[in-house]
Amino acid sequence: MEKTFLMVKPDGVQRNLIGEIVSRFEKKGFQLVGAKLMQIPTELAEEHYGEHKERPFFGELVEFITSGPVFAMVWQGENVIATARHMMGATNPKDAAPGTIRGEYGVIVGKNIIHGSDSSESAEREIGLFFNGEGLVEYKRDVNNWIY
Ligand code: DAT
Ligand code: MG
Repeated sequence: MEKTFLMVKPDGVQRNLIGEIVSRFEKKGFQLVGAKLMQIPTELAEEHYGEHKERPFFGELVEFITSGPVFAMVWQGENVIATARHMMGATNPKDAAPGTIRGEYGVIVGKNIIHGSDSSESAEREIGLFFNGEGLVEYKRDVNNWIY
């Protein structure tokens, strides 16, 4: 089953949105298979956002993502990577549709509440970076019979 890496960013943690965000993915029907509250070390932040190294906002981005604890998660389900991106909304909250996480809770692009992998390659890479094969739980969920 497809897996994705989702993370409540420091602004979402500080604004007490962990529960709201977890609840949305739970209610959708996706299955939580890993989660931890953690402080991201600078080296991990730079690696995670490596694709943006040359962008002018890279320094700010690393500073922001390391500015407080994040809630890192792995979610599982059919098409979870693309569907989670839809549920998050556009990168810039000003363009994010109402009803999406960024559309409901964010205002500026630099504080957009949540991260989500954008492809199967980035999901695999990011799950590896943050969970390193540890802390993921495989378990049977009877409610799956009512979702699939
Ligand atoms: P996403 O998080 O939707 O995958 P991204 O990978 O293009 O977006 O960028 C990573 C993060 O960098 C994004 O969540 C917020 C920040 N960011 C993107 N564009 C920015 C910009 N023009 N100015 C400041 N921060 C930006
Ligand atoms: Mg991205």
